Amino acid sequence: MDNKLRLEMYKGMLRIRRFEEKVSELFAAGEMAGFYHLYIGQEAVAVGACSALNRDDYITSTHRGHGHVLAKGADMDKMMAEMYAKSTGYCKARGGSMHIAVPQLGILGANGIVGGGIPIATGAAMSAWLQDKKNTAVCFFGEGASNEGTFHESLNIASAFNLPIVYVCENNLYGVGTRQANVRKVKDIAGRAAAYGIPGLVADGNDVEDVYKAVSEAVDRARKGEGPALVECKTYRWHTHFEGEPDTYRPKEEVRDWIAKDPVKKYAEKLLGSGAADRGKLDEIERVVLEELNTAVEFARNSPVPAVETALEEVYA
Ligand SMILES: Cc1ncc(C[n+]2csc(CCOP(=O)(O)OP(=O)(O)O)c2C)c(N)n1
Repeated sequence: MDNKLRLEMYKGMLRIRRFEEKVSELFAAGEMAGFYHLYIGQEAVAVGACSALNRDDYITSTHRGHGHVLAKGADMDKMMAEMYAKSTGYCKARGGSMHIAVPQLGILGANGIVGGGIPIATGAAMSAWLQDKKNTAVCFFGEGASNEGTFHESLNIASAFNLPIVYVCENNLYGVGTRQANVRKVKDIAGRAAAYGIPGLVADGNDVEDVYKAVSEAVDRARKGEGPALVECKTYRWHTHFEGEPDTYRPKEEVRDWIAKDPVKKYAEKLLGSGAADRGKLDEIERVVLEELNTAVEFARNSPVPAVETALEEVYA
């Protein structure tokens, strides 16, 4: 892995972290309304996985999707404008936090339906396979979604046809307030791959290079026509399920222990320790990210809300 990629991955994680912190702040201040499921703590998964992809590869995302969309190359201005439900947002305010789609970047949509992105990504991979194209799909979902029928049906069909897809499960231990260990007997989601005869890998979801290596390996297989794989990334979300929800169901020590494994801070320390970057370089990255973020907030604040007479535009069903 060269230093350029390392620094890009660090910047990618920092962009997500600062974006999400700002959304949390603006939501608390009453500047935006709705449900916001933040990705803080899981940044290494989106960035590690998307760094293994090309622009024309596909991703599908979830209700916790800001990180995936930013990591696949989305512009912060249009992302923030969508958070504010402004007409300049990626989906002209029709998507909001949970349904951002940017087809020109291969982002086939965040999705408020748990498990909803899994068949969509599988269909995209099938389309690439049928047309003999080289595009690969990465499908992000939570461990809760791996209990849904869509997960099992999709992995079955993808394995049967050797489709070019990588299923990336972000195991953050909880589905809303339900501790997953209480509603699932298998410990590793990766073990579920065996039922479909495909590789199941476990990655440290707080280590961007570990995620990158696991997903790159799986993407290489997929591109060679060797079929799908399942990569489980063990991680944790720092905030509650959605902004404003009281944190009543997680032991405080558990939250504290995972925050101590901060993927962004850990990576900064690794870059400094290995000599891949010095403090000045990391400060410069921070400055660039904050500038991008502040510009995005100003852009969103100053953008108009959609005109009432456009309400039925962009609506296809
Ligand atoms: C089909 C469906 N069932 C239930 C819900 C309500 N719901 C929203 S998020 C969520 C938990 C999802 O957990 P997981 O897939 O692990 O993702 P995480 O929130 O941990 O990122 C549930 C049950 C929903 N949106 N869609």
